[in-house]
Amino acid sequence: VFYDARGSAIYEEITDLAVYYPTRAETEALLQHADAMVDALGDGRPVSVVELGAGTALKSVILLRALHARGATTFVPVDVSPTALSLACERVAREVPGVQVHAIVSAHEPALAALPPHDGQRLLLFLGSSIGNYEDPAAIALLRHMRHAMRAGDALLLGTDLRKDIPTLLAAYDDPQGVTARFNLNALVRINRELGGHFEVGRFRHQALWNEEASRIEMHLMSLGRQQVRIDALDLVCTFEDGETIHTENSIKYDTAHVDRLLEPAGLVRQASFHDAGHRVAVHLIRPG
Ligand code: AVJ
Repeated sequence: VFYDARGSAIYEEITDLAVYYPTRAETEALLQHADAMVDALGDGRPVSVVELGAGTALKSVILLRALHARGATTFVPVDVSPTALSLACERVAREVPGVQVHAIVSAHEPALAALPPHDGQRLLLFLGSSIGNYEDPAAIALLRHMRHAMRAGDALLLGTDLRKDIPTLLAAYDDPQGVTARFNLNALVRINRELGGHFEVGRFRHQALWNEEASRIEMHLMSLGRQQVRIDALDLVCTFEDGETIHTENSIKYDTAHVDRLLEPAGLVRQASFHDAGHRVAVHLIRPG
């Protein structure tokens, strides 16, 4: 629901926020450990890097550089945003010339089922803790699709955000500039445009809260006052009580045991985990089980 062209652009803005630590922490982990990751991964065959939700490939180039230094590397960025993908293509051509790029505009699962054939080693990338937007059963289902796109010798690098102190978590999802609020409210803007919705965006307030039991940040949109909203394309009228919320997103924060609980039923095993210096996030090197 979030990642239309405008949503993708606002998400890019979020990743620049000082309080939004996940992007910088993951970049730090990749910069620090790219060579160790490539060492642990490499079997000498040409590598095809398939990145789900590649965006503009800002972090991917760190790994592509380390891989390309050792051998033939191709890059298959997958994203629902064509705008982001064309920026990704330009970036890779500029920063890691020699890497062939084959972009796919698609959601994750259909792309995994229709990847370009490849003889060498396949490396799947799923970074940015995007897995955290999926509740466990859905995360396992997605990991299974990834497993089906892998053969012996292939690998997955999975980025996960980690549990940490609650103020840090809350600040990352409720920034003082209101960028995350705009990102959240864009879900309503999008329903208005694409489904003939009649939401008055100013009558909803962005809210981020920590759900300890589910180990996740939740984003909600809270109704300011009682209101009724028509959505033409659905022939639906929604009634919102004052203070009632629309639960728009989850962002799960993991520990290692939780990651392993997702991998096992998907037929995957964790070989190694890499961290930023502050252990805010992890990047796991994962193999078919
Ligand atoms: C794209 C899933 C990594 O959950 O942190 C950022 C999305 N939502 N701020 C996250 C998001 C609000 C983000 N991921």
